[in-house]
Amino acid sequence: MSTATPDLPRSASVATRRSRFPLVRPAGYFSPDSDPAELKAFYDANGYLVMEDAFSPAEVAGLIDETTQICRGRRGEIQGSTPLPDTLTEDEVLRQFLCIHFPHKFSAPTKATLFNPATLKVLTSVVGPNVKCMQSMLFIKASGKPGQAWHQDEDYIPTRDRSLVGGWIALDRATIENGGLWVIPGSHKHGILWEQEWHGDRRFDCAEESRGFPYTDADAVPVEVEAGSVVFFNGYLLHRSLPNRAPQGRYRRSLVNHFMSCESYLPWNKPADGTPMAKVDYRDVVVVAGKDPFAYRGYADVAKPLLRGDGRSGCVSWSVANNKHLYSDEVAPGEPIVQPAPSVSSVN
Ligand SMILES: O=C(O)CCC(=O)C(=O)O
Repeated sequence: MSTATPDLPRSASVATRRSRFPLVRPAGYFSPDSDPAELKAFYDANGYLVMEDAFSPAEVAGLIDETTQICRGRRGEIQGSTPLPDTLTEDEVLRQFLCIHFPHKFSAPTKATLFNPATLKVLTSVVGPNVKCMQSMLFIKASGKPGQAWHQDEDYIPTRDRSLVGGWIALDRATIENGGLWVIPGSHKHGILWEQEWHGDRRFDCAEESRGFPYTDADAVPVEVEAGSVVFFNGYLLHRSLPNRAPQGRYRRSLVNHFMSCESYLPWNKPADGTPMAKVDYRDVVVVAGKDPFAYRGYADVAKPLLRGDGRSGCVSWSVANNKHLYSDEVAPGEPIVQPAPSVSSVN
């Protein structure tokens, strides 16, 4: 199957474009004043879209500064943080971390991004009038740091109506070289969550890789964007990022917020004793648009912010504490690595 070429007309509203990159605007790149019907048509057909110029250069600069302050420990103690001397350079600090989980829980500037007008325009167009956010992740990705293997976000955040949308805010210009996003257009349409396996591949962080889907390298497209753009993608869309191969001292920072319809339960946490799975609804959410029909249930404070470290330490302290998840070059003596099955799809 080949769906690499997005199949709808490009946005007509180019007059207000501020972004200088990419030079020629590809299909699927829109402006804050674009027609909502056009946004929705492209998103429904392809599973993603780009909203350019959603954040001003000043807003982006503020978010970059906030990232550094968090990593320096100046926004309070967060799980995974260690006291760092002020004498460390910004680069020495930022290189220690891959990702800050749930920054919107304690950082006002990152929480404010949930209410960005261009973001709300896209969300209310592609999700519906009532939208909530359940998570945020701030990727730092210094040069030399790994990407994330093929995956679908609904594998991690299960909605009941397939309404999950990632809103990936580029804080640096995101390119093929520095580890920007790749997507397989139209791959969300299957409505299948493909099996995931450990990849053992140093190019990627500790999250597992989706396997067995009917696409090849030729079906993937890079989504290169200017800082301040937001890439929106469906929770069933296959996407990945490669390592940051830019020269030392360069970053590919991005803040990803995840949204879904308020009308759906979110069975994201284990049910308390006796609660049937069908009744589970995670309530640590922020309503960003419209009304929450389940507001009467109240809201909770469940997610704990976390600073995920670089490399192995990230693996151990984050999700894959078990020693079977070794990279292919670090098999322990006497302990065979669980080899991943051959992939039908890899993009280099
Ligand atoms: O920013 C990246 O490198 C990966 C982000 C991603 O895949 C996601 O947020 O689902």
